[in-house]
Amino acid sequence: MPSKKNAPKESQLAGTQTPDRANTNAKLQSLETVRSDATGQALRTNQGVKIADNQNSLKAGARGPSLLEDFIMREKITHFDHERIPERIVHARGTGAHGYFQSYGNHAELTKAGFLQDPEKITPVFVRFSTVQGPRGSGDTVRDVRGFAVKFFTDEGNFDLVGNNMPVFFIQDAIKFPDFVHAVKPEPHNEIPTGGSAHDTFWDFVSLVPESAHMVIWAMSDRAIPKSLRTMEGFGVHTFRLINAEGVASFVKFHWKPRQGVLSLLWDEAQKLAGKDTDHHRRDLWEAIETGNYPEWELGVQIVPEADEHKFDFDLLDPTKIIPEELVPVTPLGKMVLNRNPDNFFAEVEQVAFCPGHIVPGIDFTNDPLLQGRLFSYTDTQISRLGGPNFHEIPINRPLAPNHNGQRDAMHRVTLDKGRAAYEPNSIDGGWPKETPPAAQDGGFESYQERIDAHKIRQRSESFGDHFSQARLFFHSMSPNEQQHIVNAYSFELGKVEREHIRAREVNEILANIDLELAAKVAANLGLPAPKKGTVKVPALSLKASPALSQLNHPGEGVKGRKVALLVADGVDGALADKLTKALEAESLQIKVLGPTSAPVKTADGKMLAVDASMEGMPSLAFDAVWVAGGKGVVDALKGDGTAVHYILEAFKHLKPVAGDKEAKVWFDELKLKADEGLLAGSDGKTYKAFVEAIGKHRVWAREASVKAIPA
Ligand code: HDE
Repeated sequence: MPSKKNAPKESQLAGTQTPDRANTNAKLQSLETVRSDATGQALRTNQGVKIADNQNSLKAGARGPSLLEDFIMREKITHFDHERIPERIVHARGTGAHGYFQSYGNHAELTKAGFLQDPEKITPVFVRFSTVQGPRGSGDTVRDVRGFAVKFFTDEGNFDLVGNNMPVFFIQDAIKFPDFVHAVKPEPHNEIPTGGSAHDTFWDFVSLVPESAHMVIWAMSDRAIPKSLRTMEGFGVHTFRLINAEGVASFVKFHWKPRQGVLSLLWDEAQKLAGKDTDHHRRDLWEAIETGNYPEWELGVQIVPEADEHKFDFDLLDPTKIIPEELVPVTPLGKMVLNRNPDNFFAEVEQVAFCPGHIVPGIDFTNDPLLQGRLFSYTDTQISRLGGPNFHEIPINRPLAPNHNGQRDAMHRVTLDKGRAAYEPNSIDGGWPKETPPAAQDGGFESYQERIDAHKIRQRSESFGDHFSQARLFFHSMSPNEQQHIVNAYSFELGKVEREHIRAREVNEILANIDLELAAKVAANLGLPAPKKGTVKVPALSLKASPALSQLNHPGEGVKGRKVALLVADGVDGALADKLTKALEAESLQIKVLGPTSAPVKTADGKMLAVDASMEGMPSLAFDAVWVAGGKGVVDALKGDGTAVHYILEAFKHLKPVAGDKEAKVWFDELKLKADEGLLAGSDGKTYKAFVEAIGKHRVWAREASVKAIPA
């Protein structure tokens, strides 16, 4: 009954080739050459000398001074002294997983990229998810943008799609990135806050830079507090180009759509989790993969033919704009499945190095000035983070495609290049390695031949000038609950801003231009006068709302991998608990059995039932739903336990399905929980079905307006 937490690891399943597992084999084999397994091995120095005593340093007498001669201690401490590398400047906190990508079909009409042409082809991927603001050790659930970076190890070289979980960005030009990052990072005098944007420098900057308005409203929405890394949408943000074998290019925006749904935490949950389970997101992803609930995303593109470049009321090159899906739907290209956890966090997650400039034939950039700057930044930053120019040789970064060239030597060079000619052309090594001319398939990379006839100037295109209409579209596309969350988020964040003039500027010069009602509500919460009108004329869009933007329209495909807390105590009816568990596991729900303590509980028929954790150890915050087990005495025991009472109230307050076998009904009544579709009691198939359906809807949204009074 306790979860399948000891499910075999991928490495233990070697040889059992299911389609899902075959995928990572190419990358696995490439990592095999460097994977180290110490099982059965003697402890040795780095030079291979066996160590007889790892407890005592070499001294002149048992109470005497240590000797410099002790090469074993020197080697060990020297290594230790250098075993940290600089964390990423942004996106320092992250976690990753291996998996694969598989195309749904042959997309040759769109691109000549090989990995998008053959539905039989399995392309290994490595994904790293991250927060942006906080350092490596910061909380997972803070309000922040999430990085969504995917490295495809294609036969034609590595393709990195380095995106975020929001489709736009704060700034339009790369030259502003250091300013933006300095503003959002902790304040320079006291390094507060860790992991969040609720402070003066962030709001000072964004209230002075209206181009950030659209991204800031996304960051104030539920998208910035994802429930899980598995329930995030991903976006390439910039417009890219796909190019087919005839050289015909299309503009595209990349999208990752999670089959698990686009789901978020509530703000109260996010804040509490940041303390109760700092690792909430990485733990969730890890456990989902270990228990075989492999998360899956669909990769799709919005396609705009070159001829339609100027057909929109925004500029395709402006990274603060989306193409509403109602105008250009997302065409599905293939799926990505994450099915293997890393063996070594440092070697894989920390050392992976992404770069938007890593592309393959059939894919190309556009002139988006944010993208152009990124092409420089990523390789540059790795030189100090990973200690030199050879980071492409680190196993996790190595392409599966061969990579011969004349680049030799330098720090951390591992490859032993044979041959005498490290230059091209040469006649000494038979002319190898040689160029490959571009071709329809398997050719050398050729940039798209865009015609450019222009003056060299420092200027922002006028077509980048509207900063508010899409922020308004976003706000107007939200459900009432989502809109209220946005009001609350602005009020919370600006409430933490010490300087009144910054709060007022955000309300009057940004929010008032997005929506006067939004501005008025936030102003009221801050004790400021409501603005009467905006400060700029905002163009009216023909599209008044984009339903695709509301998370309520992305509930996910079923409940696979969602989590249920099963509360037990002495006297639990073991057979009923077993029946429920089987019914829920048949729906691929993950169940954790929680008791008053971590000790096993006694069932009604005298057996011992193991629990996964105590209720205190696994708060309701980490679950999608709660079930109170049946059996004589269970409810009585839980009723008298403050942690259990809190468990139920908190889950209810967080709009989760709360249910139990029939005895639970009395308790729910005593707690004055108002009846709704997510409050259930019964031990029959009908109740189970209703429970699973309620989990499928993720939250009981209708409950939100009435739960404010619950203390939790
Ligand atoms: Fe990044 N960004 N970024 N960024 N970014 C980095 O590269 C940068 C931007 C994104 O899991 C850094 O290896 C500039 C947009 C992700 O390892 C750095 C600009 C988007 C990750 C860098 C941007 C992103 C990074 C820090 C403005 C979404 C984490 C460490 C021109 C499309 C990748 C590193 C991982 C990381 C620079 C803007 C996504 C400093 C200059 C827009 C997901 O190079």
